[in-house]
Amino acid sequence: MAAGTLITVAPTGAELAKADFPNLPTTLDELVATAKACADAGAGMIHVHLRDEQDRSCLDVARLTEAVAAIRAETDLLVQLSTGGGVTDSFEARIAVLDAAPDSCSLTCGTVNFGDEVFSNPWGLIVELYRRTQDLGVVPEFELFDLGHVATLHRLLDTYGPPATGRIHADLVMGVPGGMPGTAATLVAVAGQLPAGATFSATGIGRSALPVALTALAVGGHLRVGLEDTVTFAKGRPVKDNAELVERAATLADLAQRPPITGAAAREFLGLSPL
Ligand code: KMH
Ligand code: ZN
Repeated sequence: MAAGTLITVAPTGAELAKADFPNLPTTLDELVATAKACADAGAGMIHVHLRDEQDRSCLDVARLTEAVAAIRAETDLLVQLSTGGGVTDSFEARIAVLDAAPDSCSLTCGTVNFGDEVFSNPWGLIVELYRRTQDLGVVPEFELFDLGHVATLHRLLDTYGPPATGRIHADLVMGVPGGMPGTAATLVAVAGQLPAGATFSATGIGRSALPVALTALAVGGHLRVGLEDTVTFAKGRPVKDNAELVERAATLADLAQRPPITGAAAREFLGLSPL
């Protein structure tokens, strides 16, 4: 069991509208301010989605490169870029995200119904993304929305070998309508199927946020929180901002006697060399 807890903040996502959630960080300035506040609150990594001027998912490589540099300049957070984007983003654009040279990227291990939409991740896309992470030395975080995605992760590693850093780190994304439920029993079952030596974070969408976080900590897992996944802090009480979700996660991690780790410690944890 890891001594500390990696807290990843997913502050924006691709689905919520700024008009509905004014506290969503969608400009570069807002993103950097959020990154700083979340690093101060205990985050070690940030999972980044950008938006364009029309508030749509933006995978423009120049803008992603600028965001990576801006976050690195102001914080020690590991920068993880989403290769998932939004459900309508092209595979080509999602693969090109790696040209922005992040520390880490999300890499979803299978297609899943995503509310009324389909989040498409065929085997060929998974392989292409994975091989590029191996070539570039980027840490892939394997996003698992369902038990079948764990089987695909095994197939990927068996076929193409370990990540460049040698560490296998997954993120259980639970409670998406169409994916695995965000329950303690499901988390324990899925965590038990991960490859030998793998570490994992977990996030529960909506009201599954707390049961998933508490169960993840209980079995040695790490945490992802943020407005991408959770907009309600407690019944009838909207989330104020991303930092308060990180603060709550840090409190839980402290209670579990596995305090939050810094970005520098997160680099070591995921097998990256120090900056
Ligand atoms: N926006 C979802 C369709 C990821 O970042 O890799 C996909 C997603 C996963 O958010
Ligand atoms: Zn995402």
